[in-house]
Amino acid sequence: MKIHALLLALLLAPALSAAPADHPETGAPSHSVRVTGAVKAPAEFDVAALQDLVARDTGPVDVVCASGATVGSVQNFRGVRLTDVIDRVGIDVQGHKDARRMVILARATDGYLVTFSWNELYNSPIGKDVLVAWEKDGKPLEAREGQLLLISGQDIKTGPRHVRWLSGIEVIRME
Ligand SMILES: Nc1nc2c(c(=O)[nH]1)N[C@H]1C(S)=C(S)[C@@H](COP(=O)(O)O)O[C@H]1N2
Ligand SMILES: [Mo]
Repeated sequence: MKIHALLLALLLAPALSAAPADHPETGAPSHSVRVTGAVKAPAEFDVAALQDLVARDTGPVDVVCASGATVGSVQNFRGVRLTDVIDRVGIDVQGHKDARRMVILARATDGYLVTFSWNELYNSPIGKDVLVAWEKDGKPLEAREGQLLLISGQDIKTGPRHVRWLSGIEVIRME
């Protein structure tokens, strides 16, 4: 009996400890993105509101985990530039040297969080391919990743800043 329990524990241990910590599936679908923080007027955008902005396409993107594993291959994400969304709200810039100290957080419903800097988004080639997307390969996003996600198409490892269930953008002025 004791030995059976031990064997069972040994057999189950890898299954219990492997994927869930890295890839929790505890988020709820997001239906809108709230833009808050150091902005002129916080606002919330649902898919319809985002579709009022200029739509962009990423073209082919491999989703590559930080581990190096390719976990997905997408022909196209369709959405709008994160900078276009932020510009709708307007960063609260206090003078010539202020914008450059801003960082931008992207948050998901499961607590997943990634960072950008103002310079990355507005002063490097990365920014033009950072999209808030509602469509993958011509179809609305499925519940496990949408309705909205963020993708940074120029990243070397695209997995980390492939934010499923995107629900918030926060602009922070670093002190
Ligand atoms: N909301 C959310 N987005 C997330 C994650 C997560 O845990 N929560 N995991 C990331 C990781 S580690 C990777 S590699 C990619 C993988 O994309 P996939 O889950 O669609 O395969 O999503 C990223 N986006
Ligand atoms: Mo990952």
